[in-house]
Amino acid sequence: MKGKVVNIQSHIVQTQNLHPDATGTLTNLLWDLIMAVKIIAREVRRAGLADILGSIGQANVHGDDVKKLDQFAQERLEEQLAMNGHLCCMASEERTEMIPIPREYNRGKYVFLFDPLDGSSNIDVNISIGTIFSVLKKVTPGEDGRLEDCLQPGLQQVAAGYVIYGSSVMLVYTLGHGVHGFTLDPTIGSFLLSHPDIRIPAKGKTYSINEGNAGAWDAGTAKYVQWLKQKDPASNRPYSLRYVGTLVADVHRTLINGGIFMYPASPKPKLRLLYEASPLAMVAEQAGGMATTGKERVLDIVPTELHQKVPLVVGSTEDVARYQDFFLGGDGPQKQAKGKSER
Ligand code: AFP
Repeated sequence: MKGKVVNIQSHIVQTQNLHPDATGTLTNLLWDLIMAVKIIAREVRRAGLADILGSIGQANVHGDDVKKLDQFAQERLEEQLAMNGHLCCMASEERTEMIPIPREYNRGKYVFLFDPLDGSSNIDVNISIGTIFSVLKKVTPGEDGRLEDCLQPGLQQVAAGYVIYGSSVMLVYTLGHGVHGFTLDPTIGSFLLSHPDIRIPAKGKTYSINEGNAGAWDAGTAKYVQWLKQKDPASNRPYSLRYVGTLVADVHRTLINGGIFMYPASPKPKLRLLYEASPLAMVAEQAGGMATTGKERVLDIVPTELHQKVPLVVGSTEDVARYQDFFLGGDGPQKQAKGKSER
């Protein structure tokens, strides 16, 4: 129906209705997340004022002292998600150990993994930052969550997504039925469906990597980036370089416009499997894209520790498959081209 406005709450309910055995717990969990995210978004908007307010000793609207934003985001998500009995445990990029659910709250069947404020070094220069989340089902017996509940491969995720605090605030999520994007309308305080069923283009024309590390790249990555810079209009080369340095922002652009984001194995992996790579890999695959370490599918990796770091190469299927080919030492592009310009 033309002009129909769909908010995120009704979208989640409709998706859950596809599962006749659903109890509504996941829906409620996501609603808690949305509430936390709206509060974080409000604080992000005020970030430029935080120093001013802090310097004159003011408190925020809750009477709390003005806190660093990443700490604020961590606490908001932790508190909001723990209290309604949906979770057995949590883990976060900001906490060394698994986060148990406080004794005063009920336990539930889900595990919540998150990076509360991705790209936090960009806060001070007013560049987009984000929140990344992943939801798994408890797999161990008993009420309390254990480490094994967190250490599940990305393929087991029941929900994943991210929020980007940029020129507008967007929440992008998947429950395994495609990827949907919502933009926060600040006048009514609701996330409204703005990007239904996001499909990543099969091929893009931008690449995203920290070129400052070029001297330390493995041979495959170096060869691939060199190939991207060669002139061949038929295959959109040279590609343009775009690098924000906030994973959520770089992956979001790649999801919408196509192309490739790389944080390769060398000089060393930086991104965390549980809080960054796995959820974004699920989003990418659900949008028709690909996510690899160079040699294996990210969603297949069985985590061995909470803060495990992995290489992440994610984006349009043709671009990522070609990277993988270079990484594995293949000369696929030449073979496929057979002397002709490539698509
Ligand atoms: P910060 O949260 O310290 O800003 O790190 C951001 C990040 O984890 C991820 O969001 C970026 O994609 C990546 O680091 C950028 O890393 P480099 O600065 O090494 O390129």
